[in-house]
Amino acid sequence: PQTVYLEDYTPFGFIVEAVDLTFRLHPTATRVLSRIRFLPNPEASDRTFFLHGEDLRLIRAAIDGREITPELSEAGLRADVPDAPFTFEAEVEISPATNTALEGLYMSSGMYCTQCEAEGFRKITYYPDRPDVMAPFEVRIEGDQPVMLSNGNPGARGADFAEWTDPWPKPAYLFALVAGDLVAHRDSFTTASGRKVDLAIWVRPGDEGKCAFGMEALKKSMRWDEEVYGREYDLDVFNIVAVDDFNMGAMENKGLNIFNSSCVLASPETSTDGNFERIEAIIAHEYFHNWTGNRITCRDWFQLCLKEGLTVHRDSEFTSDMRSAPVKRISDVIDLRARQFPEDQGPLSHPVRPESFQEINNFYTATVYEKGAEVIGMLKRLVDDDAYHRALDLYFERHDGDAATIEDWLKVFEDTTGRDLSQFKRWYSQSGTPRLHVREEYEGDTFTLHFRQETPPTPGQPDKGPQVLPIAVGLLNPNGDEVTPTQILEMTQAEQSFTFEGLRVRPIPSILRGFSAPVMLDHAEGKDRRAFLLAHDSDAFNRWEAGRELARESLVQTVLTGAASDAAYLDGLKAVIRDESLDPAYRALMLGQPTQSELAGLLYERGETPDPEAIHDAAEGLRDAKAAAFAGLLPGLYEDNQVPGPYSPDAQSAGRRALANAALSLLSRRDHGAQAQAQYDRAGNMTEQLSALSALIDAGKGDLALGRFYDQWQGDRLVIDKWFALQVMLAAPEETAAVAERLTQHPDFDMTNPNRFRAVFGALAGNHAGFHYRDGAAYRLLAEWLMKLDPLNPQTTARMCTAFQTWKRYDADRQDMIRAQLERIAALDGLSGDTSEMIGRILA
Ligand code: HT7
Ligand code: ZN
Repeated sequence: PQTVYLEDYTPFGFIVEAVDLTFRLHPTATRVLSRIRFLPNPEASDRTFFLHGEDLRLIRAAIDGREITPELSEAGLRADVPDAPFTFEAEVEISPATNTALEGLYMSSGMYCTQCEAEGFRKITYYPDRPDVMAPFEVRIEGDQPVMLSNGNPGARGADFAEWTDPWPKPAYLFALVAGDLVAHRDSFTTASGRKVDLAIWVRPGDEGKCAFGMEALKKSMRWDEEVYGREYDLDVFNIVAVDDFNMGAMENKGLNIFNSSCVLASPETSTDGNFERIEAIIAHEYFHNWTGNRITCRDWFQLCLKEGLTVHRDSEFTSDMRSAPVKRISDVIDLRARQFPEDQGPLSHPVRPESFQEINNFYTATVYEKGAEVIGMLKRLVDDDAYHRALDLYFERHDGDAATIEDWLKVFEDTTGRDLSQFKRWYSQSGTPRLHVREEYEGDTFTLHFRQETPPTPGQPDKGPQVLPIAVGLLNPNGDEVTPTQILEMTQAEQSFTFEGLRVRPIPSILRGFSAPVMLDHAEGKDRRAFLLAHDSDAFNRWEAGRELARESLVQTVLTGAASDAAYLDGLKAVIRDESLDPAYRALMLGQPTQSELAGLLYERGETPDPEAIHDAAEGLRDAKAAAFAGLLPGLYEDNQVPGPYSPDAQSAGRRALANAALSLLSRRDHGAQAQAQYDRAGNMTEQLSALSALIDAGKGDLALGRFYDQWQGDRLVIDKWFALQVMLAAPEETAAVAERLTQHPDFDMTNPNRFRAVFGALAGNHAGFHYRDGAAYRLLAEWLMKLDPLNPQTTARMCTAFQTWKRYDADRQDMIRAQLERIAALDGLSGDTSEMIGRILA
């Protein structure tokens, strides 16, 4: 595979003025006829006429009506063309039914659908498949499918054809086609300027009852984007389609979003509160792409964070507005630490804007998405909300219709605020998570915070410069009152001090409020200080963080010295969870604890070799300690937070259920699952049913309920995914690999369905102590299945290889076992470019 470099960018030699496509659908022999109008591009010096194309059977090609015999290669087609405007025509044949890679045009449960981002359009026809080539598309679909959809607005429709026109110039990665036996859940939306838009969610017959929530989420998103960003929708229709076989969550194709059915279908009986919240966020995310991604797209794939970081930032703002802002912030930081920090600390570390890649599909990462969003959050904090929105207005005005770059993005901020963002730009080019060390000094009535930042070396980047860090700080006095409200300290140097004057008593600082920069904070505060902040911090994030720090330290001490769980932490936590003035969702988050994988990372960071079994025992010990320390409190917490009446997925009800279920999970440690069994028996919704089932499994009483659960839900693919995942996630360490292996023998296990594959193997990798169990059985099992999946679906295989990315944290035996499996995969005959790049980077 070839490496592509950011610095090598050159524009395409031609402008595409218009694209006309006709599809003659057939499962194994679909014909695609294209007519593309090209003009020489005055801004390009290279006029080589090369069109991408992979796995296509060329039937005929012509230029200006005259047949040609182009030069064909595995990557595409080259031809001699006039030095003037011309029309290129081609007819190709493709086979959707045998396309198991789920990229290009493929079939899922009898339905035709497409996935073109990033480079899938080249598997549909010959085309300059690069995001900076934007054109309006006319599409005609011929076939006998009852529903035939494409991008844009509908045109003529006959018994065996449908026509679609998309007037907005778009890159090929936003092309979409869907055809099949589908039913619609319909609604409409009237835009701020009074245009009526027809909305539809298309699903397989039988799923129409699971669309109402998604539709409400869509309408809320449309309204929110008008109100907060002034962005209106721009077509007559907006269609969403649910597809069972999909490599990722969803795709923002212009006017025709395609969703993994797990990210759009929802009902109280089959979906948990977490599912509802995620569906709302993903629908918003894909809708928001209409402006940040579609109307303004990326010049090249190195600029992926331009659309993804910004759109994640926007969907987080949306969720904060729709639900609780502190709860959303805490959840985002938990997720960042679980997925992005390990990436940045290991062999796969890369900048938010990478500078080279072999396979772009491997760069749809937590760094590009979530760290990319954090970078925008910092920018907003530095310039303030008002300037942020003025800069965004300028961005939309200046770049509508463009394929833009990070330079364009930062320039609108510079032009709006007069700031020089050249140092800030390091956030896009420098990989790794900065460590921020703090020391305090108090003299006279002056309090000083001395900061020092450093970013450890990462692959290809041995030396780092200081980053611009917005550090949100507030000061409390010893009785817990805030003496200095939150202010942003702007750190730009490697070492920098900030003073606060006129303080007659030594204040207690609350640093990095709201997690104002994505760094690891090293502040030797001591237990008492943390307990104080847990009791008093007026910043909800830092109050939670104080509890989290106490929990981390307690667990680390248990692992390293065998110490019992920290009583100060348990006391402080008890006061918080019994405080009824606090949001139940927030209290539920407080009751949680760091994941075992996070602890392994923390120990590694401190120069220790993490022992997964000791970490597992410490985590279980802390949960037992909570169950014992809160024994008198838990029954009340459980009862008081029951939500009567019909199920509603709103944030308040979900928060109460989260708290009740957190209590239930601890209660089951002492009552051997009695309360959980009662909840399971009367559960009226999936949130209650699944949390009861988890508690039962955890208490060693899950077998009967697992059988009943399967019998009840065996017709529902998405619920059965939960059944598969839960068993692996909650298996005892020594049994995890065997449980996963047994499930791969189950008749419902289908490796070609990414959701099902992830249910088993995502859960296997997520069960820290089970995955790293000392016999290495889980490493072998995962490697074996990745080798089976790679020839069918390289994208999903490559993504799942990330399970091994933290391998260098562990002891020599485990490292040897993992290396052997990585080398075994690398040696596979015909290994895909996607997987080979990932394994190569992990092993490097
Ligand atoms: N922009 C979309 C990314 C995506 C994707 C990328 C590679 C392969 C398959 C894919 N499906 C969707 C989704 C998003 O970020 O909104
Ligand atoms: Zn996105």
